[in-house]
Amino acid sequence: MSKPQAPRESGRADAAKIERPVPARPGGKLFGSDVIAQTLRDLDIPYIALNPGASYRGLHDSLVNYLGNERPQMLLCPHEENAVAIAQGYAKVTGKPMLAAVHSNVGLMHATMAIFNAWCDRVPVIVLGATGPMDAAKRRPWIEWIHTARDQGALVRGFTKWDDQPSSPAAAREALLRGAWMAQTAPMGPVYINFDAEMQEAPVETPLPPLEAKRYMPPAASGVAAETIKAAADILKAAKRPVILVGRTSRSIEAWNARIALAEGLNAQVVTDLKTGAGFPTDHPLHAGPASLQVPIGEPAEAIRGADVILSLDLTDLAGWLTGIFGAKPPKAKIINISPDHLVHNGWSMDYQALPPVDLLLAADPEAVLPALLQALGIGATARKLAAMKAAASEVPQVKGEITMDQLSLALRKVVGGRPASLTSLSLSWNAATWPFNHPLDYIGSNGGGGVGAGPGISVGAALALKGSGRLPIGVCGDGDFLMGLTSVWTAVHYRIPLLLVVANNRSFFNDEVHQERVATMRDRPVDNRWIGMRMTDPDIDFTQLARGQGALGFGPVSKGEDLSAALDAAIKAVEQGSVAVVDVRIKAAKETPAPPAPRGRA
Ligand SMILES: Cc1ncc(C[n+]2csc(CCOP(=O)(O)OP(=O)(O)O)c2C)c(N)n1
Ligand SMILES: [Mg+2]
Repeated sequence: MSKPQAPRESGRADAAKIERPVPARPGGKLFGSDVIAQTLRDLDIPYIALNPGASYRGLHDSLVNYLGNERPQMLLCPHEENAVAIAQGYAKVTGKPMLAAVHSNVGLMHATMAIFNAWCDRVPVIVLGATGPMDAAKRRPWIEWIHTARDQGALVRGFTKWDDQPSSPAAAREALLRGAWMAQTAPMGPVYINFDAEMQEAPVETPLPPLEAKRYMPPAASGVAAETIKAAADILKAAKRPVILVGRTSRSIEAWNARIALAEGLNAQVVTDLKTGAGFPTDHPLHAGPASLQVPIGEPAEAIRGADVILSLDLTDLAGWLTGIFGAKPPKAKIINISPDHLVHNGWSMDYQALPPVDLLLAADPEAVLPALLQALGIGATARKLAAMKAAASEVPQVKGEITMDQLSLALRKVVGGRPASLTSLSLSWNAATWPFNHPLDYIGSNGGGGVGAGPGISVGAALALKGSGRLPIGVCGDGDFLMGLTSVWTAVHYRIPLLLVVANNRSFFNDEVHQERVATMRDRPVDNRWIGMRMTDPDIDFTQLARGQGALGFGPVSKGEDLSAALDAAIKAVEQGSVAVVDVRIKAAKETPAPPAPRGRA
């Protein structure tokens, strides 16, 4: 049998010591799934998050017994949605895809929401799946029939960049190279590759000739014609009040500095978006004001309203912002959009948003275009004017009694102090004004597709990528979000991935209470009933027990402001020692809410 090639990197952290297989006997036959496993090794992807299933028992065996569970190393996830969310979080930090493997059709069904989140987030993830034998004569009775579907990829085709169901080991190898390449090509996104169980398990008589993976994945440089860059530079040079809208960005510090140089060189106001990761220092004098998940209001909206040139850097919802600020009549300002996003718009998903008015489109990844644009503008890479930064937040007052979301974030920030920290998830009521971003890794952006339950998994994946970086990963999750993604905590504990999770626990799917209140108001019906079918009380869910039950440290529940800082401090110190810590903070709902009546038979 041909021997697997050694992994390129050996010095890995603790996780690599976990789940070591006994060595397999050398020699013996080669199987289809060994070819798949070797290709995964060639792709040099460190981890594969998975939940097992017999449909890919061939591949599972190859990963353990052919590759020795190393590069990729398995990360067992009790739910497929979390497996993909972990891969999304990892890619949000590194810009590189991780693998996720899911069982034939049912595992994929569990994974769908997370794949959708990654799609809307334009984040690369390589999802591997399987199917019972396509040759019906080879199917085991019952189980392989229920787990075989014609065109399984159709389940996720509306929100993946590409999918395939290769029929031979050679085709599987090619599919993996193509999938990995496509996932990482801007606009990035998830791909799905589905391996026939029979193909995985069949012996391979003649080994495939070795292949240099890199040659099949040429970097797809994203560029724009020089005259288009010049046209953009001319418009920007003539601008009196330019504004830059910062959308999707990578975590690259060079790109971050290029955006600062651009804003300073143009003296342009900058508006950022909480849907996407930190793209500009929020305490920079040119930052117009706190970002939000919604259409900007207040100072950022004023900056956009007063602009004569609007430069959008791949904003998620340019048209929505413009309509929200200017109404149905588009602004007179000249609009330049730098975005490659149209390349992945399809007929199934409307996540592409409304069609914006654009006077000049630079159809490419903004980060690839910025150096040339800066050059055309004659702007050098100016150093950040630190002296001009706005003053940092003033003293945080001691919280007494009930805790609000803002008090929670301010207290957390104070306890974090000077430690470099990355916010890997934010609860819906987060107020960006409470926490400045000064580095692209300070915040990695939202879940992308609005799929609740992603916060914990994304945080685990991000924490995996940040491990050993000196950055403290902090996921702030709503109680609803935390519950849905709960079991990713076990994966973090098991694979020794230090992480702080803070549950902003308003004991409700509160976002929707607000909706019910609106409907009741519109219909002149009692708003006092808005909590019904929303509140998680009677019993209160014990998040510390849920955390402890998975081997994490549980702190709280913290209900009084007086206890908050001590709990957060103890949790952070535990994370610094390598633990996973969950702090349950009972917060007041964002708006005063009518209390539910006492349950029958109780006081
Ligand atoms: C998978 C999924 N189910 C339901 C929703 C609808 N939804 C949007 S926000 C929200 C509430 C989430 O609750 P929580 O995480 O506790 O945040 P809170 O609004 O209480 O701050 C719900 C149910 C959704 N977006 N995604
Ligand atoms: Mg809640």
